[in-house]
Amino acid sequence: MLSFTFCVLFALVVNVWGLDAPAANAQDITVEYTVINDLQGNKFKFSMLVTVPEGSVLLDVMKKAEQMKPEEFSFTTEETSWGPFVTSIHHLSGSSNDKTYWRFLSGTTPLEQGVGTYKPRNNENILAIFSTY
Ligand code: B12
Repeated sequence: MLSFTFCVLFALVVNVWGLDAPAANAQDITVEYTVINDLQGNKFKFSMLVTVPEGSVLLDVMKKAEQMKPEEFSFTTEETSWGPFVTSIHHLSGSSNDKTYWRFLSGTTPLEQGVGTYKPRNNENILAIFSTY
């Protein structure tokens, strides 16, 4: 009986404090994130839906994708005065000799901000395409 009372009390406290639903406070957004290399060596294309809290930057989406599928979405960055510059995705690095880099787009529109500042919207389609300049 004592343990029953304890359970009821515990459930009540958890419900009142909202401890059972930590995600309910924050509004989540879902972004489709795709990485494509049609340019060099082994071609690849990987896509996944990533859910992050609203207000997250693209770097957070990339980190979550990497966490969930590291063999597909691993990436590296280099810190610059503009913030993090994405140097490689799926072990494929841009190169100043070959004039290649990872270019970021929303649908067909190139991003005008880096991954450390750009905040994707809900249902946005973000692509990283290995490109030349
Ligand atoms: C040339 C250039 C590039 C070249 C750099 C390579 C090269 N060797 O030329 C390439 C084509 C790779 C490039 C890519 C991008 N760029 Co750029 N780029 C420039 C530009 C025109 C000149 C930079 C430069 O040479 N400065 C002179 C040198 C001496 O200074 P530096 O600090 O050492 O320069 C380095 C950094 O600027 C870095 N870099 C270049 N672009 C970007 C973008 C970001 C987000 C970061 C973190 C670093 C970075 O590469 C330079 C060479 O190593 C600037 C505009 C400007 N006037 O500054 C835009 C600019 C810096 N780029 C910009 C953007 C948005 C991008 C991209 C995100 C575009 C995209 N849609 O993918 C990508 C980066 C993606 C990634 N992989 O993370 C924006 C950044 C704005 C912001 N508020 O974040 C700028 C300001 C242009 C603009 N007004 O839109 N870029």
